[in-house]
Amino acid sequence: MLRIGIIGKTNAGKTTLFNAVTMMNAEVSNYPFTTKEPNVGIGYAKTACVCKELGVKDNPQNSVCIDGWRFIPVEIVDLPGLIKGASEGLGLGTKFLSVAAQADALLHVVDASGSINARGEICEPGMGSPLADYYDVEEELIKWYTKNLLENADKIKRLLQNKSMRLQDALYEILSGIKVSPSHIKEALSRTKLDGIPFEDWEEEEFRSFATEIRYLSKPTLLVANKMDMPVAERNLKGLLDTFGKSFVVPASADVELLLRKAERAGAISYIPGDEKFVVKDSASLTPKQKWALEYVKSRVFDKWLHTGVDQAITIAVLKLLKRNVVYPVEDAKRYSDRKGNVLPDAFLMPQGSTPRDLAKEIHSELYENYLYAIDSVSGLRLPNDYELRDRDVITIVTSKKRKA
Ligand SMILES: Nc1nc2c(ncn2[C@@H]2O[C@H](COP(=O)(O)OP(=O)(O)O)[C@@H](O)[C@H]2O)c(=O)[nH]1
Ligand SMILES: [Mg+2]
Repeated sequence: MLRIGIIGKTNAGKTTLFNAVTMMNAEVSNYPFTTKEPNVGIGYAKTACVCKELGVKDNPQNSVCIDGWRFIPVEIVDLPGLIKGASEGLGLGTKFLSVAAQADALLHVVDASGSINARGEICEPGMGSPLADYYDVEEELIKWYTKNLLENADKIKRLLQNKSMRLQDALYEILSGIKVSPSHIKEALSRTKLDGIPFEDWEEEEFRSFATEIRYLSKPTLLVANKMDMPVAERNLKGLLDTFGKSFVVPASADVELLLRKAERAGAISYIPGDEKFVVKDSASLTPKQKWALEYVKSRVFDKWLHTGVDQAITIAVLKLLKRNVVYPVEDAKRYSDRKGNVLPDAFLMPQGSTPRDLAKEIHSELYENYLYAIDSVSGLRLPNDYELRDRDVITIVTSKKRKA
């Protein structure tokens, strides 16, 4: 399963965001996960389900479908605030950074309202600098990657000399454990032009520039500008957008998303995560305080930003940054169901360029080993072997053996 890590300074709103996005958990009864680690939970990428256009009522098994929206699980990891010196081990920094390095993508949360100071302590709104906070945390991450490489320099040298490995293969030996792929290494070497410099001549500066590229290539990141419900956040958001551009910054309000999900669970409103509206069910039963809170949410978030941004952050990270396509495998191509008759039971997040055979591998090794060909279930056409799966494909895999019941 894909893993999204939440990083940022203390009090930026990471745990609030984590609590909001993992709240649907209880509703996914058949999803096998345990809550051994309190800071790991399941959140969801949201996508328009194919059930509507196919005109079927689905029975999702590995995911959830609400009103034609398919929610596909991803793992969410909430990391305690990273402080200055974290890469040197301060505040359990090295431990947290190594957990961050296990993620496929990161959400970097900043307090856009400027309500925290450089140390992550609550201060007067507007006094803090989300831009400076962003750079502080990134600096710790890059330092950690650099240190990691420097500590392994002798090992890399030995691999190059004793085993006459190529540099990119030796680097892969060291970095493969933190979700760095051979293509990330190749790209980082080429961007830094370090592929032309012998490794024994690398100085600290070279290690750092290589580490910086590796950090961004292997850990695609979105900047979550949190606390957008507070008016002072608007000015800071503008600064963040001017610096980083629209494709990197997601305005959000984690607290508001959490409030809405709680209100929904309590039966006070109807609200689908990520929606651009919520509906009060019975306004007569609300206390004045609840009424005020929902009015605040409407005027401060929905009227201004359309949605809370929380769901969007995860969905963009999964579908856009990690370039996943949502593919629905079905055993029965006519009924779009599995053997038990569950319609559109599963949705898989397949990396761009995957083939039906890759999908088979993802589902079951037996399916993969006995793979013959695949059918596009909607048209009924047999797909060529090198077919690249597309978003919203419904696929039936045909094998040489009937699977055992
Ligand atoms: N106004 C506002 N406050 C928020 C928002 N998100 C979090 N907070 C508040 O910020 C404080 C720190 O939040 P927390 O999630 O514990 O931060 P963490 O240290 O990054 O995990 C808490 O008082 C939250 O209620 C938001 O979207 N809007
Ligand atoms: Mg926290």
